[in-house]
This record gives sequence, C-alpha cells and structure tokens, in this order.
Amino acid sequence: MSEEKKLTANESIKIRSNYLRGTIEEGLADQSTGSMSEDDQQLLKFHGTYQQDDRDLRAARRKHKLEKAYSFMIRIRVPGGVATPAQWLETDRLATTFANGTIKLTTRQAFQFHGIIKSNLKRTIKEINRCSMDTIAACGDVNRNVMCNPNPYLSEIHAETLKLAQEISDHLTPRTRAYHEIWLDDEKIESSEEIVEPIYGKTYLPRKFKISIAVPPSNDVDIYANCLSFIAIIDDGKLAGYNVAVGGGMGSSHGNEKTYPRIADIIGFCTPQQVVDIAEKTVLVQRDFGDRTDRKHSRFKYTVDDHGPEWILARINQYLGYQLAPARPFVFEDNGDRFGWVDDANGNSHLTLFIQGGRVRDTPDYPLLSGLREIAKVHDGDFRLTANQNLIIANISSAKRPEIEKLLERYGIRDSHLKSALRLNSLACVALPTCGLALAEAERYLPDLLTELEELIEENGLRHDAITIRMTGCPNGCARPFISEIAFVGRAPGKYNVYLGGGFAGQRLSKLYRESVKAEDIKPLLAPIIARYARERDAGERFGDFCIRAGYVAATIQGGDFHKNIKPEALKA
Ligand code: SRM
Ligand code: SF4
Repeated sequence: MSEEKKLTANESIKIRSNYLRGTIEEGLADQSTGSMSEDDQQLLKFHGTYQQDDRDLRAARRKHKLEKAYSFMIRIRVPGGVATPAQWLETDRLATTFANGTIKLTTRQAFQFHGIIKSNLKRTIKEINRCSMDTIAACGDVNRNVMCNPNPYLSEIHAETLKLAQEISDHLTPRTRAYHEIWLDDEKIESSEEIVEPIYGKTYLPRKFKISIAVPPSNDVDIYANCLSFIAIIDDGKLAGYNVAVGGGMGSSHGNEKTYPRIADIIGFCTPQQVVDIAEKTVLVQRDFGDRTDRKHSRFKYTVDDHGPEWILARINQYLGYQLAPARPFVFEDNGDRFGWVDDANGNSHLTLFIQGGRVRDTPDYPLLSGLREIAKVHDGDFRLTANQNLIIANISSAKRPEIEKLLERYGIRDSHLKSALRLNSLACVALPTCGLALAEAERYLPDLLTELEELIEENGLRHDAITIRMTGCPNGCARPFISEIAFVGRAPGKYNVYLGGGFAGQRLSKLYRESVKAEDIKPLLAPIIARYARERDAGERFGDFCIRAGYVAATIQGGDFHKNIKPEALKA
C-alpha cells in the first residue's frame, strides 16, 4: 500500500489564511521592520507582490549589522497587454514616485515595479486600482496574467482574441474579498467557501497556472511554454475556433532531473464560445489532480506528463460534459515581434519599439521613460505590451501621427527597429539585483554580451538574420530560454550553461551544448558556429535547425519527445 505523502507547507499556509488574508494587515502596520512574516510573504504573492531585497547591498548591510534592504516588487496584471494612455501615465507616475524610477515590461505582458518599501506598498496598490488596473493573481497559486497576441494589424481577429483573454482573466480571478479589504479598505464580509472561491476552493491551485492565446502565424506568446493555450484557427479570414494545447512550462533546477522544461501538447479544437468553459475545466483538472506534496513537481506540465495528454484530455472532456473536436492544421512562423510602423485598413498606425530587457527608464543618452510619457499625453490609441518585453504604440490616428513622430524624434526613440536582428530577438529576465533566485546576471549583462556578439554577426553578414537569443539568471526560465535558438542560463556569478537548437517559432526545446561557460568565453565559443552557419546554411535554414543538422546538439528533443498531437482514439473516448 502506498504511503500517503505529506502536503507542502504552502498548502497549510493557504488553508490557515482565511482566503488569503493571513496576518498581512498586521504585518503592514508593523513599522519595526521592512519585512513581512514568512507565511505572509507567500500570501502576498496572490495579491501581486513579492518581498525582495537589494542583493547589491547585502554584503555591506551585513557588515554593518543592518537588516537587508527590503523592498517589494509589484506586478500589475494587464490581460492581453493592453493599457490606455491614462494607465501608462499613472504607471509612470507610480514608478517615479514609489518605485525605483523604472517600469519593467515583463515576458507575460505585465508591468512590474521594483523597490517599493513596505510603508508605500498599500498606497501604491490602491492607486494602481484607482486607474482600473489591479495586481490580484498577478502571482501566486492561481491563474496568472492571460497573454494574447497584441498586434492589432489583423484587427478583427485580434479584437476577438483580446476580448477572450479578458473574459478568461475575469472568470479565473480569485473571488476572495481579502484583496479589497486589505488594499482598498472595503468592508469585511464573512461567507461560505462556495461563495468565496467557487473555482479554486480553500487551497487554490497546487502552483501557478498560465494561459495564452496566439493568432498564427505569430507565436509571440510562446504557447508551447504555457500550461494552457488557445491557437486561433482562421478559415477564409474568419475565426473558426481554437486549437487547445496543454502542459507547457520552462522551470527546472540545475542537477534535479525530476524537473525539466516541457513543450505543450495540442489536444483538440473548440469553438470560441467554449473557450472560457475549457479554461475553467482545465484549471479544475489541475486543482484536483495536480501534485500538492512537492512544489517542484506541482506544475500542470507534470500532471500532464505523469498521466499522459490523452488521460488529461479525457478528464477535461469529462468535466466539460462534451468532447473537444480533433485539432486543425496551423502554421507558426516565428515567436518574435514585428518592429517599426504598420498601417491597418482603418487608417490607424502601430509602432513596435524594441525595449532592451523590457526596462523603461531614462538614461542620459536615452530618455525613453520621459519620451513615452510625452507621447502618452497626446496619444489617442493604446499601448500594447508584447510577450517579448517590447512595446507597441498602437492605434495611432492619422491626426496624431505627425505629433507622435516629432516626439519620437525629439527623444531619440525613432529607430529602435534598426538594431541588429539578433538584438531585436533577444530576451533577458530580471535576475540581479532584485530576484532572490538569480545565480547570475541577465538583464544587466545581456546588452553587453549582445554588443560583443554583434561583432560576429557583422563579420559574417548576418545583421538582418533573426536568431532568437535569451538569457536567464537561473533555470526557472522566466525569459523562456529553453525554446530559443541560443540560450544562456545562469549557473553561478559570471557562468552560464549554453543551450542551442531551439525552434525559431518556439516549437522545439533547445539542448544543453556546454556547461558552466565563463562570460568571457561565450563569444569565442559561438564564433565558429556563427561563421559556419553563415557559410553553410541551406536557403532559409534557421540557426536552431542548423545547429542540429551540423551536429552541435543532438537531434532528439531534450526533456522528452513530448511534442505530439493527441492520438485520434482519445478524441473518440
Ligand atoms: Fe518568473 C519566479 C520574474 C515570467 C518561471 N519570476 C520568478 C520571481 C518572482 C522570483 C521569485 O520567485 O522570487 C522573479 C521576480 C524577479 C524580479 O525581481 O522581478 C520572476 N518571471 C519573472 C519576469 C518578471 C521575468 C521578466 O524579466 O520579464 C516575468 C513576469 C511574468 C508576468 O508578468 O507574470 C516572469 N517566469 C516567467 C516565465 C515566462 C512565462 O510565463 O511565459 C516563466 C517560465 C514559464 C513557466 O512558468 O514554466 C517563469 N518564475 C518562473 C519560475 C519557475 C516555475 C517552475 O515551474 O518551477 C519561478 C520560480 C518559482 O515559481 O518557484 C519564477
Ligand atoms: Fe529570477 Fe531565475 Fe526568473 Fe531570472 S529566471 S527572474 S533569475 S527566477
């Protein structure tokens, strides 16, 4: 008989928390420390905030016997990545008033603030809500920010998918009033579990859950790295419905083979009207069958892997009370952004800007934050955050375009799309100094590494050849490195595991090429591979594909050959 395994500590924190209240209010009121209790730190995540400390200052503070330099990161949910100019201006104001003067655009189309001290936390969250944005469920064991291809140039279909992202997000938002009581000073109400959390119940999900919607040929939301995704199927220019994909994820730990990145499986097709129901039922399957005894094994990808995608499909069908239809063909061409200006049929223009590391800030030679602030003051369309940490100034009317062009010129923001294709396809996670899990630099180092690699790119005539390149400070994979063509994953300060061979559309896992490479050895390591690629590639051959054909990495997909369509019998079951 198998021994009953103990639930993780987080499960009892959730149970004891009275629907995410814990002792957060008391902790906020305690002025003797900049920190919160361990349990409340876990609960705060559900409210969209993480306790951190400035790791650059740790040693000095320890030396002077001072408490760590605690502060909070706040993540603002932006379903589908769309914000109004008024919301942009408010985000800018809060970033410069309470945070570290920067706005971070994340790899899930959200805003982040860093460096907010405890005494400003409540006020900042309250003011975020005042401009119709929120932070609830931006983190924690719940459904996270729902991603959706943000590019409005195929207007009708994008408008439909965006609406759906918002509906899924609303439907899966926790119902507890704790958020409103703690941050917005709403009245306290007692009610039963069914009323409080009809979908999640007392213990919420075993772990975070991630949903995205893609409109082919663009896979810019990286559906293969999400727990659940919907892929728009377009027939004769009209939206026919969505393929459903389950079980993607990136997180892993060095040296722990039980953890691994996984590519999602496509399990069927549904109509647009079924999407929200399918999202709910898939979340319920994970709620009921996900592993609550080991947080390293509790993501949905492991539930899918342990039971098999056919079993998961059967459970989803059972919970739905109807069957998904067989998946339909589609083609993804890439997972990057389309930079520069695009005009749509309605006479509006959209400008996609490259934002290095997703960090919007002013530097002496690049006043990006100030420039975007001035643009937001006159802009009559919206701002769209991409899953590649970039920004679209979208739906610019023909009346406003000349004014916006002048501002872009004045602040030197005009030509971000003219950078090398390698840089334009780069992503770096936050890492140091705020991320407590970082083993090495990422956001602060990748720009310099790219400058070095651009020399190779220029020498070999590859300036306009897009190659996806991603760096993370640890193997949790926040910049989705394991599906990029070149990836650097932090192992220790100044040392990275180098991965090659990911799919250009994010459809294939990369493979470990070299372990613990010193930062200064990266350029010489890649030089011969890039030179050979320039010389020997077939017409149209992508760098990741070439790395496999040329034998730099093995042809099998690392982490398991999971990328398969569902077996037809399962759909009949
Ligand atoms: Fe992430 C944890 C930053 C997208 C996988 N992630 C963290 C934390 C909160 C560190 C922590 O737990 O203490 C990082 C905060 C750093 C900081 O100072 O801001 C962090 N993750 C980020 C962001 C900001 C990276 C960025 O530079 O843009 C992204 C915020 C997204 C958002 O708006 O919600 C971010 N994280 C991702 C993604 C990409 C995605 O979702 O498409 C992944 C890989 C996909 C996946 O979930 O498998 C990802 N983050 C993780 C993991 C690994 C989870 C696992 O399965 O084991 C952790 C660690 C954890 O949860 O224990 C993590
Ligand atoms: Fe932090 Fe690691 Fe995520 Fe980078 S990948 S933000 S270092 S948890």
